[in-house]
Amino acid sequence: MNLEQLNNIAVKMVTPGQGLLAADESTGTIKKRFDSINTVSTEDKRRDWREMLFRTEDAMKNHISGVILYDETLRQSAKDGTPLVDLIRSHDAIPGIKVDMGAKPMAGRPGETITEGLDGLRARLAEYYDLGARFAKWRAVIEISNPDTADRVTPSWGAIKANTHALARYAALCQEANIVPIVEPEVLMGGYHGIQTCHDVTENVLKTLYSDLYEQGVILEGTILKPNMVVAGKRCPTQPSVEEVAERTVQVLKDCVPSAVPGIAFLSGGQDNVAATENLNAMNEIGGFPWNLTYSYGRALQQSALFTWAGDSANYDAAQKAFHHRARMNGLASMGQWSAEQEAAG
Ligand code: 5MM
Repeated sequence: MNLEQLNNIAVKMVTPGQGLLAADESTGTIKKRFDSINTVSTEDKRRDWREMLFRTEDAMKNHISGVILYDETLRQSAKDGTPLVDLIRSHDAIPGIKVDMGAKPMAGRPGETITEGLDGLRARLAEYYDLGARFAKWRAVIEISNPDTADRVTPSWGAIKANTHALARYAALCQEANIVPIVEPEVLMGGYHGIQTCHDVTENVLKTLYSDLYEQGVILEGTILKPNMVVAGKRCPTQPSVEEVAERTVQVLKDCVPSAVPGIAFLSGGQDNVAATENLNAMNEIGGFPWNLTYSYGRALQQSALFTWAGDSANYDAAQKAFHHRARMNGLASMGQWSAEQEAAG
């Protein structure tokens, strides 16, 4: 393991003004995204969509430090034959790879999932390194139950522990392969719960995660955390203000994340595009924490461009403009410099 190399990459991934583009939708997820724009998800269409994003020069050069790819994309070439990995590198952005095999129903814990993919991971990481990946991502999914209707209250301790243990085993294997692990324990925001429940669960998950990372010998200087923000469930009738989301998220992170971690890159989790930007900005306005706070957004960076593109090459320029705008707004938010005026100016 080359700790200096791991730390250099991790630090570069969270360069102020920049963040990560999560373009690692698995085949099933990208199909759902394409369904929403009435576009058939073929290998060529997926390539066209992602090539369009990676060729958005202003966005990629200035606001995207790295791109999380799915296995298929890491191996794909642009229409003119340029490997997509080279296209990403040409903007000085770092290619990364999603290595988990998805969240699967957990035996003994009905309604909860465990993320799979540890078997054979050492060999896959070696191949991904050769293909150009310098960081990886593994997503654990934690769901909060609806206390009024659920038979069982979730998350259970068993599911939290199994998922954080897997994240730590994955992270150790990545570092052995000189690949920076992004550890992503996502507490889902789909439910009816209030913000206090999300606060408590996120705190529990992160405390457990950092204990497991320690137990598995993971060097924190060579890692990135990709957490959810502390928000209320989408169906909760009482929604918090931007200030409350920012204050609670910063509080939980301060309570749980050691200062040796170079950076924290949030997932957007289904938040409205602008809300994801505004919340990140509000946290960076608070400031005074030891890690850089930035974005690793999938939907919140891509959605407006996806709807503009709509599967039609005639919309290429307009879609690139939409992607550039979201990337620029989030770049500003990563420095606490975003404003509603700049957002509206397009
Ligand atoms: C882009 O979506 C990623 C892959 O999801 P699947 O494995 O389910 O296909 C996902 O892991 C993503 O990287 C994170 O959830 C963050 O994306 P959002 O859209 O929440 O910002």
